[in-house]
Amino acid sequence: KEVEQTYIMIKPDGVQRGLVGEIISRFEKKGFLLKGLKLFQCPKDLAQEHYKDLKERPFFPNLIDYITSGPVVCMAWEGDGVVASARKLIGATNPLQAEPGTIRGDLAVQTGRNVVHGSDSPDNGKREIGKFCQWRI
Ligand code: DAT
Ligand code: MG
Repeated sequence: KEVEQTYIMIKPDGVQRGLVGEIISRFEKKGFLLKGLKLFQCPKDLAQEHYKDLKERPFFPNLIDYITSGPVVCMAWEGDGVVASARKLIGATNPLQAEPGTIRGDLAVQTGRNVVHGSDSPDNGKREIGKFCQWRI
């Protein structure tokens, strides 16, 4: 079985608020392996492709504006069970529902400013790393 990887992205609010170190630290302390990292200005077409499943939702234009509003930190993290474990470390989509101790539970209050993305399946992890971490050969 091949090694599992997930795509973790610190969103523009996380970068602007100075939370990059704090967020990276949580994945490091958990014990996952950082395989790639880059500061990146996400172009609109890539943001639209990344969130294509949500394109019919009313908040989609705001979501695209937000994710392209400033640099993001693109990361590939590796380890057994990393996809599901990272989602647990991140917490619920709505930070007000995210448990204390999770990244969103501790550091955010708005769904539209929830500081971090994590892939929702190993297949999507691979696909998203392919799109956002192309330098990482
Ligand atoms: P997650 O990021 O927890 O995987 P998702 O894939 O359902 O959540 O949605 C992607 C992002 O879209 C989410 O992090 C924030 C935004 N979003 C989702 N639902 C929203 C809503 N009801 N209002 C505003 N933004 C929303
Ligand atoms: Mg998602």
